[in-house]
Amino acid sequence: MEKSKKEISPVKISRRTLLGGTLAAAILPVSTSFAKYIQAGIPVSADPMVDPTKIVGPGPSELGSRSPFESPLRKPSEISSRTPLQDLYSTITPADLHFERHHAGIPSIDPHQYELLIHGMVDKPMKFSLADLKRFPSVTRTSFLECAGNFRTGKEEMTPQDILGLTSQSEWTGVMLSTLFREVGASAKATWFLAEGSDAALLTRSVPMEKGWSDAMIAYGQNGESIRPAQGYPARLFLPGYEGNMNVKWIRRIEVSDQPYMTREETSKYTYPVKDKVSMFNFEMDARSIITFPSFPQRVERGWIEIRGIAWSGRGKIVTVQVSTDAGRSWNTARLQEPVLDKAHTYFRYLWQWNGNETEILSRAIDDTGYIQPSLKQLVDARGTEIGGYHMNPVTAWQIKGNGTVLFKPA
Ligand SMILES: Nc1nc2c(c(=O)[nH]1)N[C@H]1C(S)=C(S)[C@@H](COP(=O)(O)O)O[C@H]1N2
Ligand SMILES: [Mo]
Repeated sequence: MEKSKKEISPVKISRRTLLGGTLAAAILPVSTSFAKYIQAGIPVSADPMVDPTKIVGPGPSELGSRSPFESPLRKPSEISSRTPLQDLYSTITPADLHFERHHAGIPSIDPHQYELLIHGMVDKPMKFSLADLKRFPSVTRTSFLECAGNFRTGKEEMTPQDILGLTSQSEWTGVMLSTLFREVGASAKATWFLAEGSDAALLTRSVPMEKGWSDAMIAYGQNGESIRPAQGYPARLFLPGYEGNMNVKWIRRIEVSDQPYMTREETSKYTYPVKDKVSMFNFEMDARSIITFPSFPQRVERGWIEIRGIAWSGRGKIVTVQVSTDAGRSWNTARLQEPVLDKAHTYFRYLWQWNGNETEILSRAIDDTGYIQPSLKQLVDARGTEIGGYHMNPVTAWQIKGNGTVLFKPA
């Protein structure tokens, strides 16, 4: 066995290590892994120190679990938790890692008691049970969700999760709101509708009818299963590309109207100054991107590095992602993972040969409206404000140090 290892391995392993001269060191990782499986509650059928090809492992189980060697975790605060973007290889966020933002916690809702009322400027006001909603023709679409306040900066030791973890992507299933509008006979004169949640925050937002008639959904499915309680179980409003706050969870009421309702969430919150005016009703999330590999606290080695990340736009499709490996002096076109979907996280990759010199790597998203992700300076100049607030989508950079350390470049 030692012999064959020697033949295939390009890494020089000392004879002493192979012969077990450091027996303790050789055993330690194995016994640690054994403990990890037990801790994780995964049945272990035999001593894992034995060659795994010589024993039959545990059989199938009711509910799967991650390898105990993988531990992606959300970072919760009292009001939100953030997706570990750096731990994901593609664009679907596992439902248990979807970011959360709750204004008054997660309500417990009995799906058998659940009702959605649609009233106001409609021919016949109606209440829909969850079963009613599920009887309508259903649709499935993959789209991101992003909190309007998604951007943190301030220090070098920040991960993609710390900086931009308030965005996630799911495959959402539900009924088109237009289907329900036709069912209740929503007035052609209506211009706005109010969406109300059934949590203790009674979160309410006004949404243009235009969005309701186009791609708005009442979603009850997430990545193929029922939507998670944290995401709005049993049903939420899903407005592709619109700021997270408008995607009302645990939705219980829609009132059709011909004017906006001026709720707290659209007047005192989710508004921001632009020059000397206050900007309200900022629905769409602007195009942005972030490199998720390499990122803090990873380290890189000289040679080929596949720079990876995600780009998205609330206004349409990502057309181009540009990557700079020389601190923004020149830009290269990254490869986009197909299919590129509308209003969806899009994975990008760019192959780079690092020569070991200190530099900065950046990414910049361009969407099909021609919009180019701005620099922080452009953004701050256009707003006439400081960093912070809502809808801040600047190009972000990672510093690559000579020793391979990767650090965020705080704004
Ligand atoms: N009813 C209700 N809907 C809500 C919220 C809430 O607190 N209550 N939070 C909003 C905010 S600010 C965001 S960013 C998104 C977060 O959705 P998620 O928790 O599924 O990621 O839901 C929105 N919808
Ligand atoms: Mo949010």
